[in-house]
Formats: sequence, structure tokens, C-alpha cells
Amino acid sequence: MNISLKASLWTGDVYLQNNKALTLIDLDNDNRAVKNIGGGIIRTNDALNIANNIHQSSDFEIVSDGAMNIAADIQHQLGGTLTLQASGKITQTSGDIVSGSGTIHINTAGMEQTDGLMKSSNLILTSTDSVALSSRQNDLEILKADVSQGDFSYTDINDIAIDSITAQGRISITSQTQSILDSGDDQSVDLTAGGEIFLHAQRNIAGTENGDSFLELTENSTVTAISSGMGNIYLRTSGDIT
Ligand SMILES: [Ca+2]
Ligand SMILES: [Ca+2]
Repeated sequence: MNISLKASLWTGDVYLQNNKALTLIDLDNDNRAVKNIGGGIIRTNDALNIANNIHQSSDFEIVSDGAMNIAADIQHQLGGTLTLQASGKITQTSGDIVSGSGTIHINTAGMEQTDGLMKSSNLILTSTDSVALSSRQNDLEILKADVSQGDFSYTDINDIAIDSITAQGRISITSQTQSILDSGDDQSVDLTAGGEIFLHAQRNIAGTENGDSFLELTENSTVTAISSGMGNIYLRTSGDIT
């Protein structure tokens, strides 16, 4: 089914339930598949393809019981909570996933980003398979991720602060122009990986500027940390660090 939802004169939320594969597409040539000043839930029991832009102005959820393919914008225009949930893998090939000063929640079985970007104050991600968010345009402030099987990698255009990241495999974090920081002025463990931890920043890899100065790793971590510019590396672990 191809569908376009326009509720621009209506302040209510959109609730759409679909039992087969669904494509959200623009059918009236305004380059948007969903335009709504409300929010709501879009749910499909099969694969979901987002082919044109989704712009909403209240909290909303997009749920697929299969894979989710994102090739257009998904934006909360006032910056609230934007939730993407998939039983299969999420693939982002283009478009901007944006929730301004709000939070993007992602619950998935793996995620790959080949182009496009993600921009928000917070990303809270849970995945049962590997996640690779490698767009050079990504701009988050605080990152929290739990990958129960596989690797996690993330690239940010400037500063990125870590709430906590756990991956069964490797963790790789890159700050292209600034620092990788601890989001909290504390000594709780920020990074836990079964495999190698790779951290690459232009400036600091450290804690908060005027508080606890360390970014914490779980004990017995194997870490490679590179500061390419003028920066400090302050890492702490309770056990061995390699
Ligand atoms: Ca950032
Ligand atoms: Ca710290």
C-alpha cells in the first residue's frame, strides 16, 4: 500500500495501522508523505518504506514489525520525542532524522546509515544487532546505546557526550572536529565493550571540563584513543587497560 497523510489543518494526532508492507509517499507533489501539526503512531505489521518526508509537530512513533527503510526526512519540528521501532533492521539511505532539542528513541534489530543524518539533543538506542551510524553530518549532544549483539559505531560532526554505551562487540566513536566527553560529572562507567574500543577526536577525550575529568571505561578494556589536534586524553578504568 502507498499512502500519504496530510493533516495540516487538523491539530489531532494521526493513528494509522496497516497489516501489509507500507510505503509512505508523497501523492500530491508537496514533497511530503506526512504533514501534521499533531503527532501519533504509524504502525505496520510488515516492512515500512519512508519514501517522502514526514514532518510533525507533536511527539510521534513510527513502528514496523519488519524492516524499516528511510529515504526521506523524519522530523519533529518542535523538538520533542520521536520514536522509531523496528523488529527488523533499520536502513537510512538519505533524509534527516531530526528532533531539535528533543530526544530520538530507536529500538531495532540492527541499523545501518549510508547517507542522511541524525540531529537531536539526545539519542537513546537499543538494538539486538550491529549499529553503524557513520554519516559525517550527524550531530547529537548526548548518546546512550545498548547493543546486545554485535558492534556499535557512531560519527559526530562536533562534540559528542557519552551517557553510556554498551556493545557485545566493538565500540567506535568519532568526533570529527571537537571532543568525546562524559555527559555526567561522575565516575560511573560510560563505555562497556566485549571487543575493542576505538575513540577518535580532534580535541579532548575526557570527562567534564570543570568536574570529574575522566571518561570511564569498564575494567579490562582494550582501547585505542587518538586525539588528532590539540587535546587531552583522560580515560579511567577500575581494572587493567590495554
Ligand atoms: Ca554533536
Ligand atoms: Ca567521568
